[in-house]
Amino acid sequence: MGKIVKMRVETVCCGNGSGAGETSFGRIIGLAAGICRKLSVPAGVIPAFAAGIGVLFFWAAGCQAKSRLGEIRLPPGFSIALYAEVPNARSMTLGEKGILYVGTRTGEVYAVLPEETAGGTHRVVRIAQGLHRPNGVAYREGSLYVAEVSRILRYDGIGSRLSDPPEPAVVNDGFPKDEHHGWKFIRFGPDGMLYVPVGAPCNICEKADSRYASILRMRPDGTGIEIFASGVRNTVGFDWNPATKELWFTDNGRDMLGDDIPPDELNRAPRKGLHFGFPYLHGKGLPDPEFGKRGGDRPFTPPERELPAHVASLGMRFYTGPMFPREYRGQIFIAEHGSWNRSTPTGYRVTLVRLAGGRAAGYETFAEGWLQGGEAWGRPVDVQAMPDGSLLVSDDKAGLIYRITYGGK
Ligand SMILES: [Ca+2]
Repeated sequence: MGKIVKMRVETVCCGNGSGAGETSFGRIIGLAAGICRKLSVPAGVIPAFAAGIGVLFFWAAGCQAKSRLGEIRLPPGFSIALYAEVPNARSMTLGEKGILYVGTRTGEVYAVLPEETAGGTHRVVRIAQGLHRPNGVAYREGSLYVAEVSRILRYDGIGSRLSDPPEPAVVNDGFPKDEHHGWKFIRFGPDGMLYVPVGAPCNICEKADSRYASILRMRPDGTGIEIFASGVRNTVGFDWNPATKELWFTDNGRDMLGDDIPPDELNRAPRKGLHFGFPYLHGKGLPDPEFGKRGGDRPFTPPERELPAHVASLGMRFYTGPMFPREYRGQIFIAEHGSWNRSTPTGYRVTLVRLAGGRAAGYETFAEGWLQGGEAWGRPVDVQAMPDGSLLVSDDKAGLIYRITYGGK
């Protein structure tokens, strides 16, 4: 049935471009119901039917989004194209031989193959399913590390076993189980340690367990775990400055203080043991109305750059690729997922933070257009440079991965 459903949707929303962008959810349900009636689907198969509807919906959203790529605005010389269709595409990491691994918050992990298909996109292989919000992926020495809410898993030799993935080893299953800010971004640092954040299990709160609102790090085998940074509400993206090896990370500001405060943050952690303010101090100098007086006189490390409130800054990377012009090398791209707690939506774009002397010195929009007339048709989650220097952007709303290239003046 899945195969029939997929073929049908391709006909409806992608076929010859005639119906692109016009397919409504109701129309899809009607079509799926018709297909099931034709096939005399028994009542016992209703769950499968429901799953089929879900697949249909995602395909429809993806098809509609594909037809809207022309709405994305980029600086002169840049262009954007579809790289792959990946439902709920979240964090990305690059393995060997150009294989891209993609986490989700819906339970699956995907591999995107490097070979281009006839249609110009890339084939996607599901390598895991049924996991608990496997948002985080990191690759090291042939193994894929996957972060669930409370466990880190490891898939050995994954690159040669995409169609027959191994059972994962449990690297560490001792993380808090809280759903709130529980999904994780993970990444290996230049020190060989795996960095694993634990978000605040709340909008704003103070917890006795010092692992909350922190960035932890541990050896690849899960031992030697320690707190690297404290006072971090919820980081969903970080990278190391290739020049200085300093950790930089985004942090999402608290909600329910109004449209314009507090700022989101881009932070720099040149060493272990710093406290970045949460829940006492937001941005560079905004005490929390409830917790501000409880911070005492401890020193807080202010953000390198305050970002607009509620943009939801998630994935970030230093750009080191060979494709983009010189003025982009060593600068930071940030995926802004977009606001939910603001009367006028903001974010839903990719921004660029320029550095001068190793410090944040400018902030500008790089790619925008996912937000149109107050409605978003896509939400950037993560950015990942490919070996050729092109920049991939994941989008969990449209279920797509885009590729941004530079073609000259
Ligand atoms: Ca802070």
